[in-house]
Amino acid sequence: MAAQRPTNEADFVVVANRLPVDLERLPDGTQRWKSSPGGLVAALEPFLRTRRGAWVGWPGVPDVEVEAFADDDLTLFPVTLTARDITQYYEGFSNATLWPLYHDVVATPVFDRSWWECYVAVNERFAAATAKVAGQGATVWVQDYQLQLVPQLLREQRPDLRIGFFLHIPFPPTELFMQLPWRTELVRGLLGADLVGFQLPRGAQNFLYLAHRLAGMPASKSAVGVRTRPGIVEVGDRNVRAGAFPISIDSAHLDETARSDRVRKRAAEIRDELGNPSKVVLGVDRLDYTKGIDLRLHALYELYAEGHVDPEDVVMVQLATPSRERIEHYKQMRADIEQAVGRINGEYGRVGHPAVHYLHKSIPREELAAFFLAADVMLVTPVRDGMNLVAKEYVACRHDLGGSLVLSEFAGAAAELTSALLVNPHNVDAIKNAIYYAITLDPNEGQKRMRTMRKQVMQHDVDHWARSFLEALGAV
Ligand code: ADQ
Repeated sequence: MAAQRPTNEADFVVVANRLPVDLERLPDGTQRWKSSPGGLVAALEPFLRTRRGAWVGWPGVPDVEVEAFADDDLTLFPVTLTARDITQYYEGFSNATLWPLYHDVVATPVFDRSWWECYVAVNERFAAATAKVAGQGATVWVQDYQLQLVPQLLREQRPDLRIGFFLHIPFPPTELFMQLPWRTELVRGLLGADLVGFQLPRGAQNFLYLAHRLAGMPASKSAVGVRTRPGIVEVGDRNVRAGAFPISIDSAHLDETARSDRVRKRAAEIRDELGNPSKVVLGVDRLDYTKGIDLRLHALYELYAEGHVDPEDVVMVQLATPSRERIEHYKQMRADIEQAVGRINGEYGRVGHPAVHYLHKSIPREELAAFFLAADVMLVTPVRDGMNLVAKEYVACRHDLGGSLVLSEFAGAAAELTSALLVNPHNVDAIKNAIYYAITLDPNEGQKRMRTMRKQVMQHDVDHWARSFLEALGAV
């Protein structure tokens, strides 16, 4: 790494909470960079590499000051966060205020004034860093709920920039957003962008309504005339566009991975290791209270308890990546889920043959593809989700047209994957019926559903997402 000189004349800048590389501290006190390949990096790579690209973000370790550096021809511009910033801006305002509020208050959001002040200060730091690295007239793409003030802060310093913003999580119903003590400031922050992108049209509509309602109010000295037209907010003499850009995955790559001999062999091995049950049911999630892991376990428990499903024949695998482990609500949820797994196994497992196999760890991509290929039924049951990439990943892996997807109506993905078995995850009977329907499904019907879903996922991949957003931004 660090082959070339970093630029501060970038043409295309991505601004995200995290850099696409993590700083690692080794036991001997030295540190090194480790790449952390996420979907976003892969999606934006072609755009970053073909222009003078830069990425502004936190390197993943608190309290370190690192100089900007170049990774091939991409400039990485680290923003320092202190331990206090992590507690107040990241775990606090981002993940204990905005996250639950934007996910339909499934947990009670905490409104803490000192967290808000820290959120403002960190957003100012990201905006200042971006203003430094972006060249004249550059395009800047700000990502997600942690950085909603950056567009406006950046515009104040650099009116020459073209600024896009994309929200990966749902934008809430207006009544819920109105609870936020800092609602006007957040809407004004977003209105600094030329284009504000959401996963679903509803998010854009909610935002347009709120922009009209809040941004023109003389709540602060920067009140300006605001008018809305379909898809557009006029802010003074600027037009801000809002629209839906549903994110996706690198479908072709995942399809190819799942077709490889290695993955197919591993999928067969997994079934073998599970004791060759007649049906394998799978859940794959970041361990988060929005994902409805508890709801699907409850449904499965009742199916076993009522004798509709035999634990000898139908086993479940739940893979859960550790997430936000210092936040109280996450600790409690993990304990609840692990208790539920223990209860099911205590009552319906036997020695050497649990009914639910549960792993609390991150699984390598190829192994994950093998699990997708091995699973007859995929359970994706969030109570609210911006998109949910797992649903699309499952579909991309099923070149054999096997498997059924049970999908929550409240995942963004449900708007595209209408041939899934759609359920209201709050209705335990609906989940039970869907699981039962899926495991007894006529294979022809299953294949027909999967074919339709694959058409959607293969055509609308992450490259299509990035391209359509950037084209729309270019056209504003
Ligand atoms: P997330 O809430 O993280 O993303 P999701 O879209 O499902 O949710 O993405 C999770 C990713 O983690 C998937 O790529 C999945 O394969 C991977 N993953 C999950 N469990 C894993 C495990 N045990 N091991 C390895 N990998 C695992 C946020 C929003 C979503 C939105 C995305 C993208 O909350 O609604 O879809 O951003 O915009």
